[in-house]
Amino acid sequence: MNMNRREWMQRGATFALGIGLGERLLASTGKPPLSGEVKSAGSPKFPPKFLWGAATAAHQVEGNNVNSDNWLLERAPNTMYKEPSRDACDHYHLYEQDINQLADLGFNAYRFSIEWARIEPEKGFFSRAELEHYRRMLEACHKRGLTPLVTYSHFTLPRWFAYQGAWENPESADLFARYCERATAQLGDLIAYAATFNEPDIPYLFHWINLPNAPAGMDLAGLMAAQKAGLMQHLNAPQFSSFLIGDAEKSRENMMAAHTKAKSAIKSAKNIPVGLTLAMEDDQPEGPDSRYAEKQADVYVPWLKLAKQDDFIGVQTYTRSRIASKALPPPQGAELTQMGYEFYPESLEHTVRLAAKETAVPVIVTENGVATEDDTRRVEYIRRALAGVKRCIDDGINVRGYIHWSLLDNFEWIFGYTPKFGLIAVDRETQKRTVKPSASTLGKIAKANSL
Ligand code: GCO
Repeated sequence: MNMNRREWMQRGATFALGIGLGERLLASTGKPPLSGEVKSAGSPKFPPKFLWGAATAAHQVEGNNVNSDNWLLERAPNTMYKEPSRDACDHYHLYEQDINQLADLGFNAYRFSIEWARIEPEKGFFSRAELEHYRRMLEACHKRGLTPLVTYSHFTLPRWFAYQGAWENPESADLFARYCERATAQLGDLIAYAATFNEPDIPYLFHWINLPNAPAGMDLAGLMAAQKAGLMQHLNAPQFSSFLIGDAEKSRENMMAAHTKAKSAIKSAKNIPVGLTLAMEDDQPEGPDSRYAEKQADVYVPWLKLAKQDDFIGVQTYTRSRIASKALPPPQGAELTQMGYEFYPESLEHTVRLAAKETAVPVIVTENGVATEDDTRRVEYIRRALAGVKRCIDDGINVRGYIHWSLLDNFEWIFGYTPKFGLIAVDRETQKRTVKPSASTLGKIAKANSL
């Protein structure tokens, strides 16, 4: 089901935020406009200064993130992780080569995360040396003309923070804001866009994801809770918690406060555009008993409301989800990705429209991609997803960039190294990089600023 614009407007009307402003008001939000807001309808060109990039996250590529909560989770008895992250892509040491490669391919932006577990390995001790490492990464970007978009928290947390209850801890918002302030003081002059959180809506999204082989009645959230109980016992740490396995409700409350406090902390150190990125499935209502509106209210609405105060919203979309009285599996015969998702690149257009409409702030696609061993399918996915982004732009929606997930084949959390999201392949033994045809295709599009 590929919905046309009219259907989209109707769907938007069922969305219970009561904003109803539409994209045409984007220009009059009173926000500091991000540079280069120019419409490009009728031209095959994307807007001037459009950001073309690829993304990574520290834990998924750096390797040996030993001070993080994830290092423990990956090794816990009955862990849900297929394998531990170990050396990952050794991006911690090979970042310069990777950044140069991205620039050589024709891109103009790089999205990566700085690792709190390295920067503040003990509560209250901020490592200048680790911050200098990230400064060198940022300098490497600038040297090659890449605009850096930095995520301050991409799931992983310092161990000490996890032992104190992670986001369930009432102190967590202040602790996060302090880290953001320190990091920005040392790095802010080189950061172009700051995202406090990557996909803070994920724990609620887990309530809506069906796992084909899960024990009866258990959704992903149920499995995560069971994992947490086991880990607390194993570590003999009654407070232990973590982003993906924490109490979703408590964590959300504290993370929302953390976002607001962190934004002020970042801006007090350096006035850069700040936002957050959201995991957004392209939800499509099915049938009279559809719980579509309920899912929207549960997962996205609180964050979209918060993002209305931000400088931009990061949209991260991979597939659609058809919502009847529960989320339906992909249609019979649909092409599936390595994640088991339906291959459905049009999902991005739909979520960009929704995010723009509901927040009225500029949109950056901060993640979009496909897990596949067949790189020709990635090329197809990119072309179709970008055609959708272009339609949004032609309709006057302020989309400022497209950042592909991911630069490298990397550690895909509980799925380990099996799913291949990268534009560049990585040999797991030698760390040798091999550029895939999709990287060259997207690089050429980036250089031409046109499909
Ligand atoms: C997430 C993240 C990335 C993933 C990517 C592919 O959504 O979990 O932001 O870390 O690797 O989305 O699943």
